[in-house]
Amino acid sequence: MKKVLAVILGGGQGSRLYPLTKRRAKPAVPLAGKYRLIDIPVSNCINSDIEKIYVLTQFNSTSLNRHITQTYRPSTFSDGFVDILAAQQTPENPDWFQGTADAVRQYLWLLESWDVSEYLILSGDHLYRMDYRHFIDRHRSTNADITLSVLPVDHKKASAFGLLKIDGDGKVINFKEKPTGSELEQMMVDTTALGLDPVAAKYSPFIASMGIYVFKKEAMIELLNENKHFTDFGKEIIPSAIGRFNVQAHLFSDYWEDIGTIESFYHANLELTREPEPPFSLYDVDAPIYTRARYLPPSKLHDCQVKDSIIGDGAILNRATITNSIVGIRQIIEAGCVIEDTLLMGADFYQTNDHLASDRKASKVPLGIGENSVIRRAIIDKNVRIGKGVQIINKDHVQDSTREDKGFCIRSGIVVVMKGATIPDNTII
Ligand code: ADQ
Ligand code: ADP
Repeated sequence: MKKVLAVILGGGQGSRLYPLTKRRAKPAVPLAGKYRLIDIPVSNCINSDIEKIYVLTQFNSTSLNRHITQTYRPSTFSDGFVDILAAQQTPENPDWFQGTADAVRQYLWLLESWDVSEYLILSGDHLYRMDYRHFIDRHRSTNADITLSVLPVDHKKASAFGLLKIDGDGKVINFKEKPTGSELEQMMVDTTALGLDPVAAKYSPFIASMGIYVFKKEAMIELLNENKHFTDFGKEIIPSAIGRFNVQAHLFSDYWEDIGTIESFYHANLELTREPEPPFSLYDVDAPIYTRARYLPPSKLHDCQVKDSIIGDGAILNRATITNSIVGIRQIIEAGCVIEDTLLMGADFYQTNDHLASDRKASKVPLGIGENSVIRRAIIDKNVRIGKGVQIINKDHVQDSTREDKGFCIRSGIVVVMKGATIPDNTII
């Protein structure tokens, strides 16, 4: 694996995860109460012995920098690193990254300088656990130029993906990025060829690209240099390689979820609380998910009822009823609150007694969730101040709304309270 260099696509403008990406790069978005999105692909790399990792990001937020530098320190005995490469203006390139392939092209001069055989291209917004060694082994044993990680999908989801057809040896013979209508129907295949049983194959008759690729170094250089106006892997580079290059498909048959939208991000987080078996486990000792060690105190729960939930470190909860929710690090919940189907991201700091006293004096809402508040089906970003008797329940069943002046947005019916927002006492959303 020393001959593999991983490149994590850390996100364009992050508009699909807005407002979580208002003031941070997408890879820095908090996940599951204590992690960040970037921890998933980086942990998968480390657990697969891949230690040279670049993260391409559209903007270089302080939180992403701090998280990476404080979490992934190279060991004295390896030449591993996790480095952030942010889009930057140069005389040749006055623009931001125009797409996934353009992002890689703009740093090709640096990627090329490494003595590696393969580039492993990963997305920054997927939740899954993969041993990339199997993927690379398959790529090498088929002498592929490009290998795509694929999985079977059903009709409903199919048009959100790059879809492909393969021959009997797993070679990709056709690829269409997010086809619709008759083009979609034409991409339907018999997925028993992938080893699915006939019932599963009937339910999932499409082979989808997961947006995760291994490229032979020379193939990447050739493909990016020959058509400089191709800016996207899925839309242009991969389709243009079919027939000319040996493009192979590698089946992945475990849990995998694209968590790049508010709705999918919300559901994937809450699924982690499912009992007895969540689809993705944070408790796999053989392939742990790494994150910053914060040395927080344990959580303190006073007279609470907690069902199917995850409570992050350093939380202080008083007489709360919490169901099917994630409570993030340092979260404070005052007496009598009801939290259901909600992702609370927690806080970056505790307020000191002096701060609390001055907030009280200024009639300012303190950090955390005030007494007798009710929150259902919401995402509450970090450092939020929710007053007493607040109800965040999407009372009017709104699907989409942007109320940044009031500190929240609604996406797919999920209320997202923005980082650092204050929701005054007795507000009803
Ligand atoms: P999408 O996920 O829709 O489809 P895209 O929006 O290009 O493709 O994002 C791919 C990854 O690259 C994401 O992690 C995204 O955040 C990141 N990214 C996007 N633009 C970027 C930029 N300018 N700079 C840095 N990173 C950027 C892709 C494939 C499909 C495949 C799906 C699977 O194109 O074929 O089926 O992934 O989810
Ligand atoms: P995120 O990416 O989740 O939005 P950051 O990583 O930028 O957040 O911020 C986290 C860090 O910021 C914490 O380590 C914390 O020390 C510090 N921090 C942020 N706000 C404050 C504050 N008001 N008081 C003290 N520390 C703070």
